[in-house]
Amino acid sequence: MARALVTGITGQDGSYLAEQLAAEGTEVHGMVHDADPAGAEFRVGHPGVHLHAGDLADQAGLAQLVRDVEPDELYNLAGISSVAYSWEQPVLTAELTGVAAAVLFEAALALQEHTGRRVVCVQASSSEIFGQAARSPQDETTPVRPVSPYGAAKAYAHHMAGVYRGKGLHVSGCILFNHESPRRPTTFVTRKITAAAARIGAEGSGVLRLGNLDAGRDWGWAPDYVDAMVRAARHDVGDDFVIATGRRHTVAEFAEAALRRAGVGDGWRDHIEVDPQFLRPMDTAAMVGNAGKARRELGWEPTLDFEGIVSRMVDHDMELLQAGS
Ligand code: GDR
Repeated sequence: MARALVTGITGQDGSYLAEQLAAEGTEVHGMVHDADPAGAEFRVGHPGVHLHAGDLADQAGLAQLVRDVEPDELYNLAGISSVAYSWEQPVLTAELTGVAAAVLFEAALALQEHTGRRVVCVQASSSEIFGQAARSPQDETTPVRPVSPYGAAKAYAHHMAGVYRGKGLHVSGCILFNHESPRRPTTFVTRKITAAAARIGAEGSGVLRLGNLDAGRDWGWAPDYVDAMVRAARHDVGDDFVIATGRRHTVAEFAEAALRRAGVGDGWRDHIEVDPQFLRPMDTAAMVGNAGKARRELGWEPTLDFEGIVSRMVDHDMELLQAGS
């Protein structure tokens, strides 16, 4: 039985990944931070998954975990994932989102050399590494030019994936564009919108305060992106892959679609206000990815389009409201 180690297992992607790997018979191990409130809930929902206490800031502990678990596949999904928060904690973001990845690659390579068995790594890289890209859509050849502390930390990890590939590690950098689901926390704009839309639809009133309404994002369905990472792990060579839908929508368009789905008609705009506290010092404006390489080499396809994603998320939030939670 293959064995996988997943960092960030309690997050949106980690939980979908744990479920996909367990369903196909992989032995799944995950690292959880003691202070992570999602840890206990995850344990209840995923009884077959082996959880290990760990801390991305503890480099010796991370390396020891890799030695203890001896994974065949290592998925690094952990770190600070909020671009907005990274402006408040730039150095911590560098440590947890950037440096920890290098620690894991080094430990994976040492394990591979010690045991003689291949250790495959997948780095959850991000479209934020492209920053204000001069070219659109972005692909694997687009210059890496981040404009946020988060993007810079992810860029370091992405480059280190390439460095370790050169040292003989099978490591893939999956350059994930935004990917959403009902498991997204409301700190991200899509879930913030769908939760508010469900409430406004039910109550017939209310205001949703947002930042940059014109920001364009390529929003995909999170389980599809997890599937892409598994495909990258199983590919014959490690490589970089852009994972995206190729369609861009603005934050305003997402809000309109969500409010309409929740039953708010043409008056949807009356329920939205711009609040400067949600604006960022710098924002990537026009993100859209070309996943042609992943389609060709991994046989990957997104299964849900923009309208499908909005509907699933709004419907979920309306059900939560009806259930009183
Ligand atoms: P992003 O996701 O920064 O793209 O990173 P987020 O949902 O936070 O922002 C998307 C866009 O919406 C604009 N925006 C707002 N964002 C938030 N959070 N709250 C608001 O009220 C708001 N109003 C407008 C933002 O300015 C931005 O332009 C996500 C994360 O999942 C990263 O981990 C991942 O690497 C990238 O996607 C690809």
